[in-house]
Amino acid sequence: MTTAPIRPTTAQDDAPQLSSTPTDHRGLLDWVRRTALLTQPDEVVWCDGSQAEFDRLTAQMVAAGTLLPLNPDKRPGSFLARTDPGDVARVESRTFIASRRREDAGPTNNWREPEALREELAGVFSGCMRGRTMYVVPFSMGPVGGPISRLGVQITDSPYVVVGMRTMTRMGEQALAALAPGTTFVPALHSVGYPLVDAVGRRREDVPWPCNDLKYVAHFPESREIFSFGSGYGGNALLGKKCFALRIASVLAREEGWLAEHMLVLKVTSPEGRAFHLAAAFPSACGKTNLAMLRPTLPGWRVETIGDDIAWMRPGPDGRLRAVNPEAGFFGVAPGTGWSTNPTAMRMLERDVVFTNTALTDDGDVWWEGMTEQPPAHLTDWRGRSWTPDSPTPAAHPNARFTVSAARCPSIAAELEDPEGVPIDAVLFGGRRRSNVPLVAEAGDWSHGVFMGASISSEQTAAAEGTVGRLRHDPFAMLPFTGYDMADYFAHWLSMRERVEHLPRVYSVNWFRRGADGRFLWPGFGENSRVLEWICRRLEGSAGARHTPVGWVPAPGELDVAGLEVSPADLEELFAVDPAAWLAEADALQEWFARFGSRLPADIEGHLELLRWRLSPLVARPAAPAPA
Ligand code: O2Y
Ligand code: MN
Repeated sequence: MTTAPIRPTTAQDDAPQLSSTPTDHRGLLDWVRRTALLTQPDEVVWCDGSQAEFDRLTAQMVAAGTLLPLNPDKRPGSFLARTDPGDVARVESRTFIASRRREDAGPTNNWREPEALREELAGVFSGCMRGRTMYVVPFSMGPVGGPISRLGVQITDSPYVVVGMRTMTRMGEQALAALAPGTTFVPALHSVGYPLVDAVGRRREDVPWPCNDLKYVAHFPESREIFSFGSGYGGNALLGKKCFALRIASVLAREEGWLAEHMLVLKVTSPEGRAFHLAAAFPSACGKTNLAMLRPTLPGWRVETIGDDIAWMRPGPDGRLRAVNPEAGFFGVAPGTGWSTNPTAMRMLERDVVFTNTALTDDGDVWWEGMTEQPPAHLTDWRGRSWTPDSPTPAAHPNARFTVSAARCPSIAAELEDPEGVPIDAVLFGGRRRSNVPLVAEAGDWSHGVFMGASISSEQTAAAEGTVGRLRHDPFAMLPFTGYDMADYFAHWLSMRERVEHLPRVYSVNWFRRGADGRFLWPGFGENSRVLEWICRRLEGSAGARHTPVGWVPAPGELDVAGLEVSPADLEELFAVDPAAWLAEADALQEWFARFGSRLPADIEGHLELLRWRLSPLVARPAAPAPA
């Protein structure tokens, strides 16, 4: 298929030449034509996802100063992008759910009335692509044509986004071919919001990172539409990711009886050759990428990566929950990734990567905090300024990113391409907790597991998120990503009991527990394979557990700690349940759940009560006063 420019679309009633388009899909053609009339680009280009197209776009971005080619001897095929300093992260305050009824968006989303928001968007999108090229980007989330996969089309005026979508999704010719006339797709309209020509025809120069102070990331769950304006960055702009694969897909999943989740997916193989598939949800800054690419320290165990961020899970014909990673690449946080913390990721990043907001070394390579123990003596920081270790600010932006194809990951599993997905044996819920939450605990049953997911909270690590160390409730790590009422989402999870014959077991994990002296009690990273081993042994029925008020934890001697420097006292502390602290936790949870009012499922309230019931007798009572 060729890239077919359609021009011109600048005049009000100039429709694109439909005859030169590479599809017969009337709905798609109509949407593209209407969008071109609204946004008024200079030309329309249908993307085919080819290498030639990638080469053309990257060369164009290098010429425009958007991309800097890295030293080919150090980082072949790789580029560095520096964003506008005001466009460095997802913008939750400008992320909207426009459902007809406010209560359907729930108390944790920014709701907007759909018609009013549509009017507002028509205003900002009107003429927003003047002087630019409008790219039509057909893509598939999940292997093209798979039973769990879905199609989308993004329209964007950002070549950086086209290149990102090529890495993160199955983008181009094949996806377009799958869009047979009448096939449904999710339309996703994106603009950086920086037209080069104004309404009276005056032209301005482009900038390396065009964006707009006014931002919208808007979702219309009922009509399955996405609109994003003003940002070229990550989840705001690569609309297949958080917008489609989580916010819109969560709504589809609820209606159709499946799950769209903020979860990594792993294949774990035991020394005996038995394979287990695990899905795991973690709020940000809990080492999700490290777990997705874990190198087991336990001899004979193998861990392969299927996904690092999102899982779509659907009841399969075999009565099991089958998962695909809908993405085709990784958009990961660079700072903190190093040879000691994630050697697999470091190998993955050796070539063919687009880095965003990392620092640049003097010999044309990238660097970020945590890559090496000692920083280089001199760098150019993410804003393009000279930097030395004495500089007061970090060299890389704390949210600096890499975008890389999953095929580059040394631990990638062949199952990434299996359209039927993998059968999920266990679901893990994690958080960053210095106290209370044990290293690992197994839920008593499915509804207890759903309660565990609903109860996730994590300590904040970045000042930008609020007060460092403060607990943030993030049920299922889905708080910013559920496209409907979170209490209804809990109910949907509970309803999977009726839909899946062989449900996965559920576990909570916490690698971050600390002792009274502030030390981490568990070494983490590759040693987390010991926890995975216990989980897999539980699944095959060969590992023992003891009951606690918060779930089943490894029975003494059942967690393999051979060769580890974890003292018996630390091991006990890793699984200690302090009844008074947990009762306080139950109170905090109850207060947090109260926002959902009567929509909170009775099973969730019931598990909260059961928790209190189990804890109360364990609280040390003050000694009775001595008789006079
Ligand atoms: O999407 C972004 O712009 C940054 S946040 C992000 C990126 C990749 C994977 N997950 C996340 C997240 O916030 O969960
Ligand atoms: Mn994520």
